[in-house]
Amino acid sequence: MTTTGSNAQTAIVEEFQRMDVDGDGGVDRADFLCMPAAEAATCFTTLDSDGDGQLSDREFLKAVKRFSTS
Ligand SMILES: [Ca+2]
Ligand SMILES: [Ca+2]
Repeated sequence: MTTTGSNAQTAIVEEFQRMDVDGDGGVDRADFLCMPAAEAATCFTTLDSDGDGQLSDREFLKAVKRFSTS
């Protein structure tokens, strides 16, 4: 089976779910408390591509793919 890609995607989604501390299905600024506030704000703004104040799993995936291919 050629599941390398989807395995990587599964790992990313699992990482996303770990970041969603309150488990509401999206990662918002409150879930970024594990990093310094200034760093979290920068990181969040970068990742939140549609600017709705919530990171979806798709935004997270897109961001990770962008970082991993550059
Ligand atoms: Ca959350
Ligand atoms: Ca968003």
